[in-house]
Amino acid sequence: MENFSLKGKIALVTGASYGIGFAIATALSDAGATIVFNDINQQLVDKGLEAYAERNIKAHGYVCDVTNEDQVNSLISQVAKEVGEVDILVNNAGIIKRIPMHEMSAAEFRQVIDIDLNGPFIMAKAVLPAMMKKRAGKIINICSMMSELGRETVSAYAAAKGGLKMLTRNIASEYGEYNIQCNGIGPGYIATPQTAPLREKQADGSAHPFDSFIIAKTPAARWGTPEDLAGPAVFLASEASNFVNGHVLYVDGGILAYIGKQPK
Ligand code: NAP
Ligand code: GCO
Repeated sequence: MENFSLKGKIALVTGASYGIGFAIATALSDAGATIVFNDINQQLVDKGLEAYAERNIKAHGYVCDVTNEDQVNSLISQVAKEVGEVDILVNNAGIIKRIPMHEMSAAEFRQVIDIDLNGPFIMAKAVLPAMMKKRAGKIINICSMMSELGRETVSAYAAAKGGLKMLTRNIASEYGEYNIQCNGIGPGYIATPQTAPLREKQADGSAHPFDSFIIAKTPAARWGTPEDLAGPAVFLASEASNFVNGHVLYVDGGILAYIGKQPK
């Protein structure tokens, strides 16, 4: 279908050397987009460039910390000069700290908010002027189950991802008249390095209790894969979603729809 095509578009995916960002960028490239990504250091960018090259994708990689407004502004000007203006921004870079709230320092809380919420604000702010001028643009914020649900040890992450859902709605509200669509993707529990500690085998070889817990909480009865996010990302990046704005598309195998299994 023609309006799912991203031919001629430039997509910038943050923190996309591996994991969910890499899978989303690969999908956008398969749909025709030119890929630009950033990561926090040169080593990660080189690792990403190698991974894209293995898929025959000619990606453009840059070192840039999404929390640093000067670095972000230089990144956007450099990309405009070397590749072109960004048509699609995917705010993917993010971290989590699993610490009981009463033991978490304010500095640790701030760091999570800084990367997971201030980062997307800074990135979006940097690409909006060119999108407003062109009267076209797509911003996709990677939200979370924690945009809707809480659990032990993830207070900062839940606060950031809940905030990111509202930033998504606000960008849609404020810039919809410029034909800019800002939507979120809310991945369920996805097997990536970020969730590896929750899937580690126990000393006796049995599954991690959180691993079994998530499989039981997910109607699909499995962890998601980064590739599960490919189709939703292409949809939200393409003209097929031109009248979808301020929406969070949960890609969670049904977690948010499910009350949970009755105990035996
Ligand atoms: P990941 O494997 O940890 O990858 C995140 C990437 O972001 C890494 O390359 C990371 O670099 C980079 N990054 C961190 N801080 C950055 C900064 N300040 N500036 C630029 N890049 C930075 O995570 P993932 O599981 O693929 O998750 C990607 C996104 O999806 C995150 O926003 C996450 O919260 C969200 N998410 C994940 C899941 C899941 O189940 N995995 C579910 C819902 C939402 P480093 O390697 O240096 O940290
Ligand atoms: C956790 C997880 C989650 C996921 C994801 C869910 O500790 O509960 O890491 O927060 O990464 O964001 O959608």
